[in-house]
Amino acid sequence: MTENTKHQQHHPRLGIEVLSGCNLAHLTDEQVRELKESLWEHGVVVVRQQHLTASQLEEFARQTFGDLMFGGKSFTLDPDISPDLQSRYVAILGNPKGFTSEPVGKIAWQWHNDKDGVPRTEGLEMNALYVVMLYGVEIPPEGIDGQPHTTEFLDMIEGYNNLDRSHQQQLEQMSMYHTPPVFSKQPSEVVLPKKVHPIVSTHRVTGKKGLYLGSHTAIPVGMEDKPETAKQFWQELFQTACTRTPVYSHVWHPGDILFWDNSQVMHRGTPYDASKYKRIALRLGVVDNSCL
Ligand SMILES: O=C(O)CCC(=O)C(=O)O
Repeated sequence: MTENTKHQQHHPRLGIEVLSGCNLAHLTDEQVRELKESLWEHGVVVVRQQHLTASQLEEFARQTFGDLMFGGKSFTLDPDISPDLQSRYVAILGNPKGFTSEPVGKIAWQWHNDKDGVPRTEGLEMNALYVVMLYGVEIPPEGIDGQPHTTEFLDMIEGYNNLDRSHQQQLEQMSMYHTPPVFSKQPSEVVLPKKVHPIVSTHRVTGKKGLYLGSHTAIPVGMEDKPETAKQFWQELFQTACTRTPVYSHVWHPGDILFWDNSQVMHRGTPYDASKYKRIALRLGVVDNSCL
């Protein structure tokens, strides 16, 4: 992250609170519509003060967005974790079994886009509306820096709008191959990933243009044999977006359910001291079926 990036705990577009006072397990059709419209409009929304089990979260996701969830191929209950926190498609982020000296969630600390991490063969078209929800059940009182514990978001629509017109036009001609960082290899061994997506991507619902940068392992089409050039291209573009576009830092409160639309934001987790504090966050990703 560059030094001159601004961080904001309040952002004009990202992170608005919706459905105040509602229980997500019992939404009316009108409330579901409001939630989705707000999410497409704002990119990141939060519903506060929820008390759901993992199964209720999964059921809510299925009812609201559809069946296309990822993970959960083989599921067995972990006897050391409350059954209320476990469900087939729900991942637990944090240290639910207690304090540990191991860093927790390190892979999420780099900026990324979750579409890169879902299977290639399960019906996910690159421009699909892939929504991730993260439910903060137990939240550390501070991050490693002594500031409130946060998850950070970069608005890629604003990121696109903040580029010079000539730069926008150049990028509109380009696409990149995407692969999740966790599977990446050393440059000499790079195996070309199969997902290709235009760098300037048009949102399925709003029609707004935004940058789609995936993760730092993305390779522009045409630079397949030049991994160093590809890396430099990504870093310079990301840096430009970052220096011109403020980062929204969502400050967590227990009971928050945060929703993000991977078609319009990048994000990253932030470290906390897992030897001192517990974090339990339930994560679920689902493709909205209304726009498939
Ligand atoms: O745990 C967090 O705050 C972020 C998680 C994340 O990056 C992800 O689930 O993709």
